[in-house]
Amino acid sequence: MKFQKEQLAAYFVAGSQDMIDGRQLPDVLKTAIAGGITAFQYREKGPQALSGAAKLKLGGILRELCKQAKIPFIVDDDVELARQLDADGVHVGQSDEAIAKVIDEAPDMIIGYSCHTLVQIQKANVLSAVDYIGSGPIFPTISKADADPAVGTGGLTKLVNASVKPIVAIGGISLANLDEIKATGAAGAAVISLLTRAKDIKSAATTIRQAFSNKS
Ligand code: 3NM
Repeated sequence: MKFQKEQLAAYFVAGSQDMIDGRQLPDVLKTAIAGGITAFQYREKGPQALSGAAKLKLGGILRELCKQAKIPFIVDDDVELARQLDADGVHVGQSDEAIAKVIDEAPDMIIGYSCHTLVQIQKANVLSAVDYIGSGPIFPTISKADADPAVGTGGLTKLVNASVKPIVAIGGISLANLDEIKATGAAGAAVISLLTRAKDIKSAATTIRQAFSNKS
């Protein structure tokens, strides 16, 4: 699948560890798709995460849902799993699989790269295989144990201005701060808990999508 920056508008990130109240990730993803999410990242991480065959099995189900919905299915930090699942893309952070290795091994995939500082953005600017940047956390987050300090919307604006690539904002994004994120020039919002913990997942997804639609 060809990368387009509009795919970053409402970017759902999740793994089985993010499920609450007995929710199942395939059901949550289906509902988020019905609400209009534009991309999904499969991120099994942390002490509760699945591994091995269970991770592959769940990944296959999620992959199929994204294929049917024609939205990119992106795997976090694992080129091999991305290949096994025939993913559209792979996303890596600064301390994950080395970006040079990912570019070498997955030049045909959509490549996302997390950058939290201006120096990291400047280095990413010259990596032509990198399609988009993920920057955060914008606000304090409950979903990532080893998150960097929050950069705020002021920090995000500086990163957006320095980047030649589209940036999707992540970390602590809620329905109440979507407009603030949009005002920085970010291409979209990447969220875990906003959707996984939403009372109404479908309507929350629609609200994110609408916040970043160019028509509004
Ligand atoms: N990466 P929530 S923050 C996966 O700063 C992730 O790179 C971050 O979850 C980064 O939407 C984060 O619940 C967690 O805050 C995002």
